[in-house]
Amino acid sequence: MSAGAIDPAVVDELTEIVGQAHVLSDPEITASYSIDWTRRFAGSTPLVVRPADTAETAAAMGVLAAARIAVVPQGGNTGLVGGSVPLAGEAVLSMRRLDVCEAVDELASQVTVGAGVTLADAQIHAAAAGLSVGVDLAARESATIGGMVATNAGGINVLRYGAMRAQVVGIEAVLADGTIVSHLAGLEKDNTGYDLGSLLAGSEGTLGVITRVRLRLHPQQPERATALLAFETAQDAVAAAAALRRSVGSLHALEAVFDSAMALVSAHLGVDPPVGTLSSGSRNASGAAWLIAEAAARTDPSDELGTAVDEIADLLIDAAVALDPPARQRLWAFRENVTEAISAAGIPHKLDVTLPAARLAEFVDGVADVVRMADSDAQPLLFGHLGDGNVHVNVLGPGGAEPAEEVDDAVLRYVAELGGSISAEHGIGTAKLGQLHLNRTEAELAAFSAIKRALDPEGLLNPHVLLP
Ligand code: FAD
Ligand code: 2HG
Ligand code: ZN
Repeated sequence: MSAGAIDPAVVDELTEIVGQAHVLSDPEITASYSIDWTRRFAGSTPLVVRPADTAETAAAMGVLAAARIAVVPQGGNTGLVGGSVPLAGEAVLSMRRLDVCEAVDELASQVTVGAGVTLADAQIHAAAAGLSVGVDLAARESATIGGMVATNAGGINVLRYGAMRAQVVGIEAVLADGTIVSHLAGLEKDNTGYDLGSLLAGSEGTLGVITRVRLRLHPQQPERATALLAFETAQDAVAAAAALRRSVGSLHALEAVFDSAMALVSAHLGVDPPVGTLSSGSRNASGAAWLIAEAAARTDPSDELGTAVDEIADLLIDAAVALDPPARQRLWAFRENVTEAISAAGIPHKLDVTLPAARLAEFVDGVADVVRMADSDAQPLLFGHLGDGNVHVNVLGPGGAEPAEEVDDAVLRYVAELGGSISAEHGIGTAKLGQLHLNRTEAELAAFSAIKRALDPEGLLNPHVLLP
């Protein structure tokens, strides 16, 4: 749909609600709202509407619904499954101006924030009250709390605090017809019917537009010890991860980088990992493996981590332990920069999957063959949140081009055969629509559709996302 295709009366009504500066239709300006972070998903939009608060969001949705204009809600546009951009000419409802952090409720250890608050700003705000947000991820400077709830984002601390859904103790949202639903008291025990916060978490903008979120906060864990552990095989890394989960009570993160991804990120950083040996130039997805294990507590957890690392000595090639922030950051760089390094190398297909613990090593060793059966030139790069059984399989074609489409289906079928999930934390978006049936029965999909029809009968909210 071009800007001209929208009734000027609708544009006038929207302008009246949010102000002229916040109804955008110049293609040069709307272009950045129409392409995603990976550059794989790009569309166009006739209109970007930027409300400032819940009332403006509700009024704007009312106008768009009356005109039957489909809408893509957008936060920081860091989503990785093509769900945040208008691929079929939808209007974009940008939530970034809802950026108010309300006062931290120190008695309840909770805070209410606008959907457009970035994770980094929420973290700073919570820290000023001596508390912390339970989810952390590398896109923290841009990802918004609304987008993170909408995708049920995971990140590096899920093994300690759960994913985004577990942080939500209250929600406010605008439904497709402009109705506001608000339940923000944040009572820890509140069995008064359906939990709309849980329903909206992971709904990917298809059921409602999240405007405010009440988050559960956690005690700060200022003392940290971080270990980079090198292994000869994925099997050893998986066995070590299981042992660390059992023995380290203060375990805060347990991440993995496998061979070819480590080769790419260390070349990108211009630094070799301090432990372990890179199979330089190798196209192995697995083979050598590295874990980053971080313990965090109010008192120094280095003895606890050190003892646990000693106990897995027979699995390890070598270990580097860091305590002070710059040294810890140097170890984290090998994990945090993998996505950036891949993006600098090309446009990957991103397959974000979870495996049952018992099949994890088999998957890491087997997936490269599955990829190459589908595209003999493709390069798999594996890393992820091993403590959660979550592997990020990124696949690049020759010269950084996209690999063959068949790769996605082959890998996701392999995951489903092994009893895993085809989306661990990024969601279904438009990227995995064709494979949702691998994890969900017809009866479940029918229930999903019934929920969608009940809340969005005209199918206006992100109509091409999540539901096949
Ligand atoms: P967007 O990308 O704008 O939108 C994502 C989805 O949510 C879309 O479907 C959109 O329609 C919907 N949406 C956005 N805002 C709202 C709203 N207010 N109401 C209703 N629906 C809305 N993800 C992880 O889970 N774990 C990670 O470790 C992780 N690391 C990342 C690292 C990098 C470098 C990058 C680029 C991305 C990473 N991601 C990760 C993916 C991404 O950051 C998350 O999916 C994040 O939750 C998206 O937030 P956003 O505000 O950018 O949402
Ligand atoms: C991460 O864990 C993110 O770094 C991004 O979820 C994963 O780039 C990816 O595939
Ligand atoms: Zn991740």
